[in-house]
Amino acid sequence: MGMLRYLTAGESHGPALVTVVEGMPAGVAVDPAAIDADLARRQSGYGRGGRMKIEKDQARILSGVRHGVTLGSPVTLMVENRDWVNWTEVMSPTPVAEYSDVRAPQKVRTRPRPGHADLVGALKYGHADLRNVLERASARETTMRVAAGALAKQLLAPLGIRVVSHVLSIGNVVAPAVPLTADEVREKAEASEVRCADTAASLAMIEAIDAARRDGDSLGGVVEVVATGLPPGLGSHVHWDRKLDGALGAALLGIQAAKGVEFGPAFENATLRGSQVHDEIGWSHERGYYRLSNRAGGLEGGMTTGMDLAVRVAFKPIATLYKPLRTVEIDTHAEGQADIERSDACAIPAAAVIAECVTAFEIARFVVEKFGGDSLAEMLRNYAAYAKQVSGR
Ligand code: EPS
Repeated sequence: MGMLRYLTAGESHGPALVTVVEGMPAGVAVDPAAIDADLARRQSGYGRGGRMKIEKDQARILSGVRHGVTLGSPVTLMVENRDWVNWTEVMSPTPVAEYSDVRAPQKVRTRPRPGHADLVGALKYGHADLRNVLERASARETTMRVAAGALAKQLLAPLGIRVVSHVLSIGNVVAPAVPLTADEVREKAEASEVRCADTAASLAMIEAIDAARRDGDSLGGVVEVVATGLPPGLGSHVHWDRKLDGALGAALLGIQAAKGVEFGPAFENATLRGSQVHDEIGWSHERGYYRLSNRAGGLEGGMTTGMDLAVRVAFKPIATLYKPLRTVEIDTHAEGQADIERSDACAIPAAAVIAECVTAFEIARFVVEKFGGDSLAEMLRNYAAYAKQVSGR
């Protein structure tokens, strides 16, 4: 198959979350601290709720790595839920005859939140307690997508490929469009509590989050991921399901609350003329072929052009509102207000890190597909031969 792939498993208040990453070449140096650093980045950010004070996510490596280097076998990563100790009866894998925890029965959920998986998930899977849906629909699961993506970054690093992210907007606060290098994005976003590279916009975003929280409301936003150091030709024009933009779109839209994806300024491009949109082509001895601009977001024909890849993801506001919307009780059909679960007012800063890691994994998948090799050394040889082929043109 020659593919890199991963699964995630785990409920939000279960004992642990896991991912199995299959198809990693042997010989990749794994730095567990770098994985934990991305997990910590995902947990930070202004607007999170009480849960993030409980958790301190750290990945334990259960397989596929020996003495700090991948073996080529499946890599299993596990993050334990600290909150589990408070949920052992409610989330017990074995039947519980009678709850000793007096709060436990209150954890049954029957009033679905508009905008959440609650209702359709319960109808589809035949659940009477919405908890059976929300435990898995929860964005807690993104912990493992970040862990898998952080591992994928360690495969991309030897090829010189880097992936960074930042927040473009939260609610109606939009950061001014200033062209930034990937290093500037990383540095400025990392210094901002909302992962926005613009200081004034960051402050306005924090105010907007405070105002929404005061009103029992929530906010969405738009994040951008930028990947640098890409060779031309990841992905393919020959078949729809081999296009990198298609794969990235599917992976990014698989993130909880993600509702829209664009490459470069795609929706603005749609309003302009072709002459204003398409990136003109240049060539030099040092760079080979390059584009004079990058409105395509680094992709043409479903393939990387060699320019930076830029993809934006729009997230809807979180569905849990402390001032709940109208709903209908699933067992009685009585009209009422949606259930309130402990929640975040805004998770857009975390969403940037998640989108970054999801993008890194997809790029790594296409790198493995293109350059193959059972070991990193073999992959790097294939990569060098391809780079020589391309630079000779
Ligand atoms: C979430 C609800 C909150 C968030 C959670 C996602 O959790 P809880 O119900 O335990 O308070 O904090 O996010 C995380 C735990 C996380 O790690 O990101 C939800 O319902 O989606």
